[in-house]
Amino acid sequence: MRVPSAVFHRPGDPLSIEPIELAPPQAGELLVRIEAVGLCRTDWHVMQGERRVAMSPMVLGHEGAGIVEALGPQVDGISVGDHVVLTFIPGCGTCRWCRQGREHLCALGPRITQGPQVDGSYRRKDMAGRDVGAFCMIGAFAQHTVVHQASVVVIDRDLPFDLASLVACGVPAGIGAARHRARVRTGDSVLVVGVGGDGMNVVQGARLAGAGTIIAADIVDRKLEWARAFGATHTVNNADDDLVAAVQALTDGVGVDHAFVCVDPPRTLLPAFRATAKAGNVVVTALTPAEELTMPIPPLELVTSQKALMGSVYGFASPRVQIPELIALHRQGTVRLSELITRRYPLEAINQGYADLIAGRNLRGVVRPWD
Ligand code: CXF
Ligand code: ZN
Repeated sequence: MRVPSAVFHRPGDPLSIEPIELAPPQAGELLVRIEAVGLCRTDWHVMQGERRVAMSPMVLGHEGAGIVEALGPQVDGISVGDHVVLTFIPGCGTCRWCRQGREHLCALGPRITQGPQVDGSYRRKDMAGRDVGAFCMIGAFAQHTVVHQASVVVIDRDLPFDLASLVACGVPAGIGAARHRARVRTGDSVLVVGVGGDGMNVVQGARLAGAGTIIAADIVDRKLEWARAFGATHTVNNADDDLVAAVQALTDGVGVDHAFVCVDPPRTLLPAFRATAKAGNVVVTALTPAEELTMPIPPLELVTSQKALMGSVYGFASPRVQIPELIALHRQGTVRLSELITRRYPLEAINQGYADLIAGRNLRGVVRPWD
């Protein structure tokens, strides 16, 4: 079938909206009609060449939700008509990590920037007959995709798709970083540097975990206002104010129990580290170009302060566990989803959506490919 798609060709170029020939699902795969897909900064990093992918052309998009339209052979427990969220790390089910229930660490993870399907072959071709990759083995910036069942979580049918798409990446990444990586506890103090898609969800994760003080830092005042609605008790514009001094002033000179680096680690990691209390946690969720080989933290300070420095992807817990749990918490009214969406776009306006994200106008833009 011929599918309108947003395709990455070269770093620095906008996504190209073009028809892609999509082959039917093979063993273990399904055809999904994409109903909503979030504009996450990770795809922007790919478009800018800051996050390298192994090939092009490639259909980007990994924060997707939709409806199963057809099944290949050997698909278990998923039916045509099911509503699904796509997971940007597959869960193969058989590696040592998946057997421990830790699908966010699945052995297939390193292959998500390669381009092919789980079985190593391609389902997409461009009009010149070249193989086309799928970012995260998903390629959700399109009206349809073919994905492996390892990349699929079935969800309740009554959740609107634009809200469902958010629990594919930013919401578990942020909330999980607070709950599962740092393990924020009642009364703890928290600093979140960069309150975009991930960081805003760290704020709501910290609120869910019962944090006492939640300090949001960003260089965009509008995001700081939004952060208050998500649970921030204090805000700091770290373009105007010295972050370390501001956090020390808000924590009796002690620093926070947990700091989260959700934007530009080369610039924000050291201030976040120094704003953290002795023996506290520093959690990095933001991506840095692979060429960057050093971290701006003096090793002596790391030892003497006895702080823990941690990385977190997908909220450091299985998406198969988190996605249904977060949807249930949303139903109870504790996890905010609709407030995360600033604007909706048709597929043709996807580059405008990214321009709005980068200009700080959007918390989350969502593309609805059939609008
Ligand atoms: C990223 C996490 C690191 C690998 C590529 C995908 N997640 C989503 O934004
Ligand atoms: Zn993402």
